[in-house]
Amino acid sequence: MKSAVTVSLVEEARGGPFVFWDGLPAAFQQAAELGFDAVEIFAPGPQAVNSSEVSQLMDRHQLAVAAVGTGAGMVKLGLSLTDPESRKRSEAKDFIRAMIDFGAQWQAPAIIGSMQGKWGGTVSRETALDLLRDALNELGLYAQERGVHLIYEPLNRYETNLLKTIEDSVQFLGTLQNDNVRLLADLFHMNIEEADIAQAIRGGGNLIGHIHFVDSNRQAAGMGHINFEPILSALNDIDYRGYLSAEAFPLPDSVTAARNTMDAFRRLVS
Ligand code: LER
Ligand code: MN
Repeated sequence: MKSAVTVSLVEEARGGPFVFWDGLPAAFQQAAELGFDAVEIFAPGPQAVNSSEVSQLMDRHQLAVAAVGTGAGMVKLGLSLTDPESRKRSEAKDFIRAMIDFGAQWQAPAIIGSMQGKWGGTVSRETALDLLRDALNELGLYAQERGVHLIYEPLNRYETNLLKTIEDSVQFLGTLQNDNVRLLADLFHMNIEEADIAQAIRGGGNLIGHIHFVDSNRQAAGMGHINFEPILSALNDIDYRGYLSAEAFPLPDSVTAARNTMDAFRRLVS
């Protein structure tokens, strides 16, 4: 298992659960100093970041890009894959395709979290799930052609009303036409929705493609009341080789949150 830490470049997301906020150079430098393997980038969009700057920072600090978030499509542009308007759904897919291209430059998968949207109003639950299925079929294939997985993130009930548990998400992935979509197990969301986080991870098995490594209060691992030992046992049991990526509030400050995460990572991952 490898360690990663998030950086947000999205001003509109201030107050959100990202560790670093002060630009890529500072985030890469601090991540490297603390011993992380990778950085996860939450960018305003594919055009907003200079790709050669990212490549240079990766080289200079010997870091990978763990994943790229697509949530700015929702936060900045109000786009979702289950919007009632087909024009908005197309724009959402265009945005995600561009983010898949952006991440694929460094073999980093794109994450679909808040871009999945919600059902309600004129969109029934069944229709929303059909729209999400069509989108994940299309975008999953697009990612596959670029040599990366597409990562789907179930969220807690306060952020989505679509798929909230790993079990429901596994079942949903089973209805897709391609097998290139993997699940993001965000321990904060799981702490709200799962009866047993470790068992849920075992149920996810080889479909678990990424972890948001964070505690119950969305602070760094170790700063809340999640019991991480059984979770790490479950990840070992499923032979998980991906990232434990810190998607946590910068509390009490970014560097301390990152350092606390790294302390937990070293304690838990042998
Ligand atoms: C949102 O709560 C979250 O967990 C992000 O990873 C999704 O974009
Ligand atoms: Mn997350």
